[in-house]
Amino acid sequence: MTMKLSRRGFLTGSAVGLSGVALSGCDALDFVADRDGKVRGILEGANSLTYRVQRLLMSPDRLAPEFTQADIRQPMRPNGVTSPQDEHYLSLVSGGFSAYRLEVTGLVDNPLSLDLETIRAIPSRTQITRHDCVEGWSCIAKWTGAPLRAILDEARVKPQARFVVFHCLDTIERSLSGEVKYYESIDMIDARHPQTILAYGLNDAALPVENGAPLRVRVERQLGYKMAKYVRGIELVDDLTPFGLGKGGYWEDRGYEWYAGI
Ligand SMILES: Nc1nc2c(c(=O)[nH]1)N[C@H]1C(S)=C(S)[C@@H](COP(=O)(O)O)O[C@H]1N2
Ligand SMILES: [Mo]
Repeated sequence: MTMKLSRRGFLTGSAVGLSGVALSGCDALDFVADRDGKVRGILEGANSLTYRVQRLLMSPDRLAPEFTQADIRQPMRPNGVTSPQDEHYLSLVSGGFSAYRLEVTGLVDNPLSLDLETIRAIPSRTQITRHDCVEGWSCIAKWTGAPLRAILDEARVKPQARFVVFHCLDTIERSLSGEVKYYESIDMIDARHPQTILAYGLNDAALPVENGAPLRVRVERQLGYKMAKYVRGIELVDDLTPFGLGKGGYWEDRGYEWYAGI
């Protein structure tokens, strides 16, 4: 019960007002964790203190700040993978992404396979927002894309779905144990948030390869690493442990917070 003790310690010191609520959640968590040690990892992420405190304090539809055209002072800085060398990706690029399909699978009644024309026909949303990378830089840019909510409605998400997993086309790491593809995940509140879009436009032009063409996530209330680029698939799930190393994202598997609220 180390986790419980350290949480209690933290709460006593810095968030006394919330401790009652948070601790009742903790007790429930310990019960589940005891039943199955394997689920503990993801429960810690999805039930981390930051996550639960932010979800308690924040209205589900609170908007991230939006800016004006005059606030865009530089091109969007590319980061992470900026030029995927995966064979499949390169063939999509050379065909102008005409063979690209976004697959929507998992806990849905109506699985989808959408080409870009179909995605662009969905009533779009444009927003000028600030991207904050965990490395300490920020960039304001204008994003245009399809609201994820519209795609989820079309796919008819089953009630037991708790997370959206984004599968990406790019290999971020090549190691002895094989190639590792980037992936990410968010909860259903962020998935249905009005500013959560699958962007295909950046600063009034087509989304460039370096920023995630043909489709990348914008989830504006979290840090940059949550915003998966080169998205090939969206999977609705109730458990994140089967993916990657089980923590809900490439960077989470390497120690970053699953809930990267800002
Ligand atoms: N598929 C994929 N998505 C990714 C990354 C990546 O390497 N691969 N890097 C992440 C990080 S750390 C950041 S800050 C942003 C960078 O987006 P940008 O290249 O448009 O600045 O993408 C995020 N999404
Ligand atoms: Mo980042």
